[in-house]
Amino acid sequence: MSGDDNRNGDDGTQNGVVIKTRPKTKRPAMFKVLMLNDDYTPMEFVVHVLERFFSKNREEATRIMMHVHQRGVGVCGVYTYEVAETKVTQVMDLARQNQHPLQCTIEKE
Ligand code: TYC
Repeated sequence: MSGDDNRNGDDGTQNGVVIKTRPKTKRPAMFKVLMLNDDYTPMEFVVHVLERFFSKNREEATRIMMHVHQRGVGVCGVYTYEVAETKVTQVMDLARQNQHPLQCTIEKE
């Protein structure tokens, strides 16, 4: 309902003044997916995860992986809650299947 206008006052009376009503849409809350460093997960596995689940190319995936390796934590991407939650589950499932301790969390933007 964007761009609606009417000629009514708040009380419904008509006064001939055109009032632009605000669209009632809200941007969704966004959530960062954070990757945590550990001493055991192979660098190549982390790069693979970033390519597969976060649609990064090899260069960007390598940059993020090295950032996490050196700084302890890094942002993989920013998504709506359900998408972020799904990505965390996918990462943790693949890490567990491969017996890597890789950890991933969500943080509200
Ligand atoms: N620190 C790991 C190593 O030296 C690599 C690594 C990078 C692990 C990023 C997790 O999120 C991570 N093999």
